Amino acid sequence: MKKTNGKIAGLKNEAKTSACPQGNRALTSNQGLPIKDDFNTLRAGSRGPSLLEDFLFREKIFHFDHERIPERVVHARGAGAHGVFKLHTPIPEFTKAKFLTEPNKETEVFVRFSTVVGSRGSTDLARDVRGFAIKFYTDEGIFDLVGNNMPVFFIQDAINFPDLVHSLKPEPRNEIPQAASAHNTFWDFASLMPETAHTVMWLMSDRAIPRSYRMMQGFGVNTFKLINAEGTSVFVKFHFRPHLGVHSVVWDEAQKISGRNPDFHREDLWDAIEAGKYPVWDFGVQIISKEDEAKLEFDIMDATKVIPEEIIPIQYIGTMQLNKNPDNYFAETEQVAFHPGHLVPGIDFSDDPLLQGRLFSYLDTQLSRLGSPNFHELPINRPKKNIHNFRRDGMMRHEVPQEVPNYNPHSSSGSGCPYLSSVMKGETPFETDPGTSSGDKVRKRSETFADHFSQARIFYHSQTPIGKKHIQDAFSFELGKVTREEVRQRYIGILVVIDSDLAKIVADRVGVAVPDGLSEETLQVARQIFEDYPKLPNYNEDKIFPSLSMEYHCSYDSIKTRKVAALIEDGFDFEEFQQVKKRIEQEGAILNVVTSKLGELRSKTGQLVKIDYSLLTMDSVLFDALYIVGGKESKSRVYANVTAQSYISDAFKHNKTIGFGYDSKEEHDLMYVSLANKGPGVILLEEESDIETFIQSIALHRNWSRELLLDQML
Ligand code: HDD
Repeated sequence: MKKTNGKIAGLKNEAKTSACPQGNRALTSNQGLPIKDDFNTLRAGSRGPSLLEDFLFREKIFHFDHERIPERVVHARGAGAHGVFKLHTPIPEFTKAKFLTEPNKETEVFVRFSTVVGSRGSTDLARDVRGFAIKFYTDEGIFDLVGNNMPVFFIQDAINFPDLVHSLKPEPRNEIPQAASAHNTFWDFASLMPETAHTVMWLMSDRAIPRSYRMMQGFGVNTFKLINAEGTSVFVKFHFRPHLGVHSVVWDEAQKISGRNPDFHREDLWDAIEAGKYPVWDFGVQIISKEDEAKLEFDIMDATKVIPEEIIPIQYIGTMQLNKNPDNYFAETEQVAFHPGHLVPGIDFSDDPLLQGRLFSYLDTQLSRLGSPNFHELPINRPKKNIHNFRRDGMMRHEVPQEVPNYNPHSSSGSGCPYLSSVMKGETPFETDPGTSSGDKVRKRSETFADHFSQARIFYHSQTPIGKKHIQDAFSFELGKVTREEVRQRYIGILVVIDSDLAKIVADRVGVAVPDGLSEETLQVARQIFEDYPKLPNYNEDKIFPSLSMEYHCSYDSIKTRKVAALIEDGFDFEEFQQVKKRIEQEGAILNVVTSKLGELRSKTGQLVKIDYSLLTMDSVLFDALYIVGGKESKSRVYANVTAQSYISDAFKHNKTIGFGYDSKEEHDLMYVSLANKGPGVILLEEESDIETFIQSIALHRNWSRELLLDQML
């Protein structure tokens, strides 16, 4: 092949033979016209004015001017990936959906993870719920599971959704703050709407600051129905469990990551897939029979309630693996359109009033976002199954229907075609589960929805000590940002009903008193929804369900895909470095050489090592652990560098494992001694076996006991 000698392709004749990824192609206009010059507008003389007749310029700028589409009103910021769902345990006893009944069936999926509140360019690390939306391209059409990484939702009725979202979004006068719930309007709303109490607890927990999209659980949230071939239905909740375990960062770290790398989660997902380290989740169903439903003390139509897996176990029936990054962000991740009403035969929605409202919103929103009722024809949204119907025309129609009749019934050739699936052999039609609804038309909330605090209390009490501490810290931070004192005060009125100790801790930190209970304003609003509030069914149990804590879902047996920074300078111990690097990489983690410059480093015995990053372009918060490479000269240079020092102090503050290379107890190892005295997870790599201790400590994800110990020392 002829070389281009570094010249810009397209400018010189020889460039024509350079390899375009999709075969050599001429640059053209949108109408296919080959373009000779894409660098100069048409003008009257080389120094003269530009000419309006320059249709090539106008077409290029016209297209550019219209590149943006409205971002999603919620969940604007996201990242997506393709993958496959594999069924290992068919469940024909519950559903006739083919992708859940055919043994070993594989179904393509596209998944989009997202934050909720921030706009499209906002940080990945906001304290927020994460969206977890899956498009299953089944043989029977599209099934969308539009869930979150928390199993409960803030409100019970979809009519309150615009109010919830307005309160969470930046405040209307100044559009501040971006991607944050820590401001007056959200806490004003939450303090007046006690039904938000349970989900707010989840939001204040570490679930809201995940380490990675790959380390989150996924929940369908609302209750759905499964219907089998005999027409028998059961209620179901959908669950995803990550193989890498559920892990989070700490809040101080989240805020720093937001500055250092706002694309942290996107990049993490992208890099893992590019490296072939495909994330996998188990997919499970929690089947709720009519008998089980009757035994539950809460209403499964109320999306603010969770069914702990200790009460009804989850049956894991398949796995979902993400194995391909999108080819183009806009065409796929931005244009993908989810809708809880995209169902397949054998799955139906329940009467949950939040879900019922969602059924309107998601279709409607695609019209303002994607601009046409033909959004289903975009490649990412197209079902694998052929579409046959009489829906016609509309903006940006791609299909060119060949049949004459555009109405039904018709008497043209193939009379009646396309046929109703009920008369077609081999087709399973979609059928709505008949249910048994009847009643007067009322705007009324069922009294079975009136217990707002039992599950919030159970959630808090089910946390480990570090989980509880982080919730206390999160409330103190968020309410600490609320400038309206009466709002802070009112929220403590909610906390006091959940747990009086929690209320005391937070009230003290945000400078308000601890009241006896809910404020008059909160009661007034609650009574607009439930006349007799709060004298209504409350199950008030003081139970603990370990599955509600993150710890329960952590995995501590692997350091796969974890990132370790090796802080190092010239004069390092090559042999030790090689040993540590080899072991870390054998375990599937990544060791990056981070130093004060780019290029290469020389060990004390003369070997050269390539540098991955300079200290300036990365940060401690972007790694899972630190390794201070041994070698007297290297270490003293690292310790003398204030940026490297901040790597170490941040890693310590964020409970990360820090391994210190060994060089015969030199005086500068005072750094190691002083940190090791203050808490666990600080390891001196004296012997080969210490490398194993180092790896086991990294696998813990964080040394949470260090944080608790440091707290006691205060
Ligand atoms: Fe929603 C997007 C999840 C309640 C209205 N929602 C959206 C996405 C997720 C969820 C993951 C992003 C999908 C994507 O990646 O494109 N939403 C939920 C869950 C809810 C929920 C788990 C409670 C159980 N949502 C909810 C209600 C309403 C909406 C009650 C309105 C009445 N949601 C929307 C929306 C969005 C959306 C406005 C914005 C973009 C879109 O739909 O396509 O229609």
